[in-house]
Amino acid sequence: MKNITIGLMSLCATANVMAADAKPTGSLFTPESAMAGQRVDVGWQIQLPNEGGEIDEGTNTVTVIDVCDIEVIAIGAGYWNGNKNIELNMKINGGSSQKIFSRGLASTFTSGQLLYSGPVNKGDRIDFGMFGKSPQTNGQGVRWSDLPKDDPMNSMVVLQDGDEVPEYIPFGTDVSIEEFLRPYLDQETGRVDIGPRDIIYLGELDRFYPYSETGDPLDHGYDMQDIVFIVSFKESKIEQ
Ligand SMILES: [Ca+2]
Ligand SMILES: [Ca+2]
Repeated sequence: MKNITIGLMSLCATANVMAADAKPTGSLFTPESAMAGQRVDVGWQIQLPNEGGEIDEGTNTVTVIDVCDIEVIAIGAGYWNGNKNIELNMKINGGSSQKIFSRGLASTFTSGQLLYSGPVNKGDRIDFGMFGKSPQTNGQGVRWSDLPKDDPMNSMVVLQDGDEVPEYIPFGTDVSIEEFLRPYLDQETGRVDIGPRDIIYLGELDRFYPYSETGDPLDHGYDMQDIVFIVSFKESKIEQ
């Protein structure tokens, strides 16, 4: 039996949508080609703005949209097979920083661990400072999310519901970003599947490249899962 091609139709298309007020963004996905008469799967991926915090485009600072309680919860730390120290700091409105994970082995930064919870007000700016102590950092500096995105010390990325997961080859026997995030991914699309008021942070603690310029792709040290945590903006318990 012969298969006869009776026509070829190009369907490659991507469309962006942006509404004036809510500013959702998204893409339309179609196969690159399909036989005439063939049924094709077309999918939308629409990303709505985060309802808990607005992420600054020039940095990774998050501004609280409305009075609420925030929770910061550890997901994991793929840092030197767990055998080197990390720490996580937080500051509100550029004030004094507080350690929400005191310097300790990466292996003790375990999934589900509540690192911080507390009320925040509308307009508060939340920043995180990440640190890893290894022969490669030589103990240098905390990497703060309020640094410009092109600063080599801003080696982090924030993920929201619907985002794609960055792919990097992990250093040593550490697991990939995807492994860390598996409970937070859509099983079919592989995209981030979290609440509209949640934000995931991925941090690289050794290499000095901004996320937008990741350096040598064969450099397994740049694996962006040296510290991984999630921030949730909860409905405030305070009567408004
Ligand atoms: Ca790394
Ligand atoms: Ca790593």
